[in-house]
Amino acid sequence: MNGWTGRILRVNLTTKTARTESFSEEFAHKWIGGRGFAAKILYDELKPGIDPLGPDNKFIVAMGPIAGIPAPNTGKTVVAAKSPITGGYGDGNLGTRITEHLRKCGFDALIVEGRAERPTMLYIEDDKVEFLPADEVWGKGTFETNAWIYAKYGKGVGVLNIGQGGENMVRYAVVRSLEGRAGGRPGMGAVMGSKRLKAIVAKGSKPIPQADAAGMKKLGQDDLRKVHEMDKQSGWSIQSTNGVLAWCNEVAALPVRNFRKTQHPDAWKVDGERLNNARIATYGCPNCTMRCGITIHDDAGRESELDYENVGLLGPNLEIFDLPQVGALNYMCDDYGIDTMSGGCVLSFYADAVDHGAIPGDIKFGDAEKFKEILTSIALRRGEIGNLLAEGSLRAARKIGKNSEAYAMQVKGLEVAAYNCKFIPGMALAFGVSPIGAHHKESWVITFELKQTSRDSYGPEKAQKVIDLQRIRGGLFEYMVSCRFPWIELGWGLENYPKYFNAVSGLSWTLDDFWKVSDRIYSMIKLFWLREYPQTDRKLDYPPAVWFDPDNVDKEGPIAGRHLEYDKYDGLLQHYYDIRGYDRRGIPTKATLERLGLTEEGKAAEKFGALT
Ligand code: PTT
Ligand code: SF4
Repeated sequence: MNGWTGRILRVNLTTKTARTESFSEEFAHKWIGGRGFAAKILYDELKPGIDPLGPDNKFIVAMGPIAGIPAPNTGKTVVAAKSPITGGYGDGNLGTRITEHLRKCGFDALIVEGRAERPTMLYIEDDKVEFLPADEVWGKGTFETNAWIYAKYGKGVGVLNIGQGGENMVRYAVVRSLEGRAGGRPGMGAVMGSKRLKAIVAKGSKPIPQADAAGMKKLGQDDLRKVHEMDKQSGWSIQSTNGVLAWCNEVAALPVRNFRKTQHPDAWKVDGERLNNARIATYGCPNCTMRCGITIHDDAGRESELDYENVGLLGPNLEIFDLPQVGALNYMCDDYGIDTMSGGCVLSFYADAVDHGAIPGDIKFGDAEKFKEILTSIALRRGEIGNLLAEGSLRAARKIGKNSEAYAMQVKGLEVAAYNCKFIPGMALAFGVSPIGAHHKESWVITFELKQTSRDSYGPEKAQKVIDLQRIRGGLFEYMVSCRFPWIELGWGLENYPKYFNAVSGLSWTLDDFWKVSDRIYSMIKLFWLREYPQTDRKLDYPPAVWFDPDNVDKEGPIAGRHLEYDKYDGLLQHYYDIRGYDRRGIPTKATLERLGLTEEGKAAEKFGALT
């Protein structure tokens, strides 16, 4: 089958067995790869209600048809499982050499089942699969673990690994790879840890089946050069993702002091210009000429890679305006293998809860040393506070009580990204309807909303734009699998992706064919949620309550006195459901499922909630 290896590797850590399975062309065309494969496999194979941190959960690594083949930014891989922080479908996307290696071993996906008796490293070399002891690095951070792996196998191998955060099942632990790459915000690292799986290493040497390998090679190399040229001319990589920080501050969208405020006069101290000035090295994912990873020295002299989300949530959100200090918190998150975004929100939640007297403590916003101490307690699950906060802000708030849910900045349990939507309804909707909990990756509608429409519109055009972006960002780029930055930051045309796809698969697809796949995957994930949350209603798709709170408004600045309004947000959500073909609870209707080829999947969900 051209475009796919047609094979999935299934390993069981309990029985230490591995077997190769094949999938049909129909499966490949219906789900494409990455998120599509992961969502379908998890839906079919996981019994609803299982413990995400138990042996019944499955950890999926999934690539797509162009993943790993030299062409613009194809070094990405999806990691997925039932999420320990949301209880729903969870995944993430990271740059890693494992993309190319696993495909060259002859696999499009890996399914990890069961739980190892002892800390284990899975080693895959073409058709050979080994279950090796990892006791030596259990309890160690990701930097040391990575170095240990490189010392054994050389630097060229593909690696996914976890730190102490994953081992201790911090519910927002991530999977790490390469320098500064991390993925799987909804606790994918914790799922690896629950399986005592410290690392996966892959080394492959087979060709990836392609319909027109010579044509694809030329196309890919030419386009890599073109994207490099566009990047040089645009200057985007000078500040990379952190270029957006100054803009967020200007338009009152920056998270400051646990999202209480939207601007800060000291924000410039951690902006993209300052980050670029402090740059000591630049890193990138495989098959990428844009190389957006900027590293700086942290306050202990260690090299720390910073992106906007990391700076926004570990910086202004904690009222820290010193880059080396932000760098230190970021380095610790990377080494422990903890999500910087949830990590930042959990720390700010705690400081806010203390500030409001909901829980005793001596933490104060701006106190970087104290935040470091707490972060360590979380990663090691040390003491009452470490254990409490390792559960994430929503669970912690429910335990604390005293109205402290008001300080938990999350949707469906997953903490929000660094866009303060006190008065940005479309972006708030994007967080609300993201299929994995609050994440900007699905639909970054904020620039459209602020630059091309009115900020206080709750009209259908915003719901439509959220869906258009979901189809591209949460769809196309997550199942193809490829980094979206050439498109979003440089305007690299979307029409290039069917070209790559057709060259490797021999098919003749257009972009319109892909949008149907995107919609299918979103509906599939909705059914996953329905089975896990049979009482599901539209409230699950609401952003944090504090954005609706008239007592929480800015006193001055561009959005002084403004906040989201419940009735209007609900109307916007209904526009979204109407366009998608979902019912009033946000569940795809039978007609929608039929249109998307999901009738059978719908039957499997029906006993958990009637479909209309
Ligand atoms: C992604 C999320 C992001 S999104 C950031 S910064 W960003 C945070 N990075 C973390 C980190 O670093 N260390 C850490 N311990 N935790 C971290 N958590 C946060 O994780 C990342 C880039 C970025 S930088 C973005 S936007 C784009 N994301 C893409 C995506 O999601 N899909 C896709 N097809 N292409 C993308 N390209 C860009 O990749 P999650 P990476 Mg990450 C230090 O995975 O779970 O989705 O969370 O992938 O290889 O690190 O590249 O301003
Ligand atoms: Fe990785 Fe950045 Fe390149 Fe995307 S642009 S592939 S995130 S280095």
